[in-house]
Amino acid sequence: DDERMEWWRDARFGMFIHWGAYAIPGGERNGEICKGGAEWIMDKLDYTIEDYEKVVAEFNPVDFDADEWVRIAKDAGMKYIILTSKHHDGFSLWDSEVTDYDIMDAAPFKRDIVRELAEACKKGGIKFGVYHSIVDWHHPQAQAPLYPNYNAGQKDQTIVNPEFPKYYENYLKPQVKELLTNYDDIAVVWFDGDWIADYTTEMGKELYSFIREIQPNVIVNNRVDKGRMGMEGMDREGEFAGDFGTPEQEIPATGIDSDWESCMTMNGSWGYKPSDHKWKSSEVLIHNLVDIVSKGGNFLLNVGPDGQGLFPQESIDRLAAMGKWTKVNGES
Ligand code: FUL
Repeated sequence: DDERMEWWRDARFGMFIHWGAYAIPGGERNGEICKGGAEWIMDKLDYTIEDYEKVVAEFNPVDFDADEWVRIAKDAGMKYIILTSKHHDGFSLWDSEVTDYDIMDAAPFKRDIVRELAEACKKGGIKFGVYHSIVDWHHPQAQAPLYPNYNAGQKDQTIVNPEFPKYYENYLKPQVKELLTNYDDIAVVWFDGDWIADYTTEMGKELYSFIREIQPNVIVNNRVDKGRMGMEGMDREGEFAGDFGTPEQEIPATGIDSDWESCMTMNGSWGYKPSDHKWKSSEVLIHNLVDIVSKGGNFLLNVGPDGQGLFPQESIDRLAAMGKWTKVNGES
């Protein structure tokens, strides 16, 4: 197992990319700005499923250039990229065989984003992985029928869809299998949404074994299990919690004797949100990197590209400043 984890432990610094149709409204609808992460806009600003499908039908990010994204990540000193293959809104960024709600069939773009980025990473010599949401507001056997009152389980965590096991078996698992077999070298699967009452530890365990059987070397985060809140699962010796902990928007106070990765935004949103001007300075971001690495963790720093496929200039500037620093101080 040490061998499997080796590249990841050495990597230290990676790029998180939250991208999907939510990049078009960018956290704003009819003059109203949603609170928190703009990738939650469907839920936060009460889109109906049909309304949101119209946003998806406009997703045509013609400026998307995977090689350029990889160049920016590498110049910053990053060793891997994790892209949202599907967020809670349920829209898939690759050519999925089990749904038409994907980049090929539901949007005009018709380019397989997962494939382009996977290939660009391979060419650039860095690792590639996917963030994949267990929660799905669009799927009838997942949260769609309960939507929007259900609010993905945040408002009432006891409501379940009795059909969920079918979604799990016939949709979630096949999608993960597609990702692991259609693209070589998916190095990490980063789950999210395990908090919904429908999802069980048993499902998580099974999903984990399923993945490792398909791709023995894949690394899976702790949110494949339940109980990912804060630092949960990072120090549960002998207990199942995937391969690494995922503190979100925080850095542990001390080092912990297990694998972990702090994920963090540069402003306050994962998805593109131009109204959010609270950008962390490059100094703070470099300080965070040093703090995390000195405690034995990895830093997964987020970028939310816009609806055209471009990184916000503020993100580009910060990554360039971090690159200057890592070039002098960071290389091992
Ligand atoms: C959270 C999600 O709800 C956010 O939208 C984001 O993806 C973050 C990394 O995980 O739980």
